[in-house]
Amino acid sequence: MLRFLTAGESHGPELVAVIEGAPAGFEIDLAAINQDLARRQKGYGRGGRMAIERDEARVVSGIRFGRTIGSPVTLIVENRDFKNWEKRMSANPADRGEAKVVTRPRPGHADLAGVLKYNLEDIRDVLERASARETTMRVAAGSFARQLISPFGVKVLGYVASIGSTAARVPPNIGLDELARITEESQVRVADAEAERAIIAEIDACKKEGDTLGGVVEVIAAGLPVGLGSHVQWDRKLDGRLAQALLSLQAVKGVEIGIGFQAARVRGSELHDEIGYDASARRFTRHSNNSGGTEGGMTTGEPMRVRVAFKPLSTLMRPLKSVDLKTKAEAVGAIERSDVCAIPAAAVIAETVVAFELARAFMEKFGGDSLAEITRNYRGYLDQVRDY
Ligand code: EPS
Repeated sequence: MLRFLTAGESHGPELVAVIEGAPAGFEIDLAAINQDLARRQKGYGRGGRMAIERDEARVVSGIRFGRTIGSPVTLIVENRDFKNWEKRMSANPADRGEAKVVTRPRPGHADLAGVLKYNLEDIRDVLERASARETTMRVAAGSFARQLISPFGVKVLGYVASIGSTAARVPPNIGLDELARITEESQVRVADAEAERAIIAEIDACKKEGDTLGGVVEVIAAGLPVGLGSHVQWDRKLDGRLAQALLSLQAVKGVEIGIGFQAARVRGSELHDEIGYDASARRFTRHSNNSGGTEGGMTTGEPMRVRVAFKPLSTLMRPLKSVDLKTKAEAVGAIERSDVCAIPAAAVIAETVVAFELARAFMEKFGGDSLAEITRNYRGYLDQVRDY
């Protein structure tokens, strides 16, 4: 099974991802992983930290001469900011006195539940790991996993659908490559110049007021074969797995697949994607794609469309009411350096998280220990579906 764990504190020395279950023989382009890491760092509305970091993955295991060898793949990214935190984030008990203890939990953050649950005195012991800095390694793992499915023609793209009160239009009938090119050039990862201006103005206004902004990102995956995931068991349903992976991202409050919540408001006759058959291509077709590419927990073979809602960041420069943990006196939430809006980065994060889950489902379906074995299984299955 393809799976991964991450480790590392936001201001610790390094961030780590260990990816288990990657088959052998896949060419891995480290530069492409680093490009995704750089994409995650961009976007209008980020704070001072991104000027310090230059995220680059180092391979510690699992790749030899540019190819996977079947062993666990370990990727490491250095936190350049660690040099400013060395004493405060030290593992050495002799440095305990260096800590500036954080005692005012921020509403919306993991701070309060975290200190109570883990019986900690310093909120920093919670916030360091709860920080969205952790998504660096989800992007590294997801970008790696993308390279396990891209040889089979799977493409995954994330972009911004809305930020704050401004929704961005997507040009009708635009191809995925063109949409990728345009959104990549945008400062807020949209394909709508007018919306981009409005969003930048809203971010600026928010910054002035010490406030933060959330938004919705959309992920599209194309080139998927029918039948990834399964209807037979709850924890094998692909849409359920995607929702879990995406809802586990910092600040995510909602996930929709296809037309999502809107599906609950229309009649069945308007919603369901009618089936056709293309005799020359010997494939079943759909007249629409309201399902967003999944039915019964399996891919339909149509493009997958997932939308993810991120709440505004919980570190406010004009903080909300809170209580000091030590004195129990009324206070305001602690101020930490942070971003005003990280939604353009969230689009890259959601994109790579979806890529990882798709690669996991792909490897389960075509399971094998090498590229050659998986390719045989994949081709055999496509023949089977075509000859049905
Ligand atoms: C974050 C707070 C900020 C962000 C950080 C997420 O960190 P810092 O306090 O060091 O400025 O910059 O995001 C990243 C470091 C990143 O790589 O995305 C938080 O509290 O979640």
